[in-house]
Amino acid sequence: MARAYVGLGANLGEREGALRAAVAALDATEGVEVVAVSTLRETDPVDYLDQPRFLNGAVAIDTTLTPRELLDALLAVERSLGRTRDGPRFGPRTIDLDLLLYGDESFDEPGLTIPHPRLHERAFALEPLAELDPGLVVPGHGPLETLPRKLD
Ligand code: PH2
Ligand code: MG
Ligand code: MG
Repeated sequence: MARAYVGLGANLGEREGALRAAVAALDATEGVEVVAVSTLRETDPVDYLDQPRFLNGAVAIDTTLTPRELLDALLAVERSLGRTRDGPRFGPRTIDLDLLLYGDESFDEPGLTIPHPRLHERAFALEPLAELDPGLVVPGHGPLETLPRKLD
């Protein structure tokens, strides 16, 4: 059993409804139990600036799935909620589930990088993680408390 953390994001459509539906779908997934859900917060877009504000949060899960199986499960939940991938990279989306951390492990395989490659610089993901567990360590980048985890 591994404790993993998943980032939640949406900036199109009914954002909160999509994030709540994603959490429910995750919890209903075989081998995944949602153990905590952070508060959701409005955030300014990063990387691709000309798009609506996001609603972001994070969930802690206990899982018997491997990282690859968990990634596939996240993509399946995104698809079940109507996520399409036709827009620009980092652009607007109705639902985004990102595998942020999987225990204290690191992986770098095609399509699967853990910790998430931009986690350590993204306050919109670090802040909800800190709310779930302020003692977390991001492998390769150190304790959460040393990273930019405060939104303005
Ligand atoms: N996701 C992105 C790109 N930019 N900005 C915010 N504030 N929140 C996000 O979830 C986000 C973003 C690509 O996944
Ligand atoms: Mg993302
Ligand atoms: Mg994503």
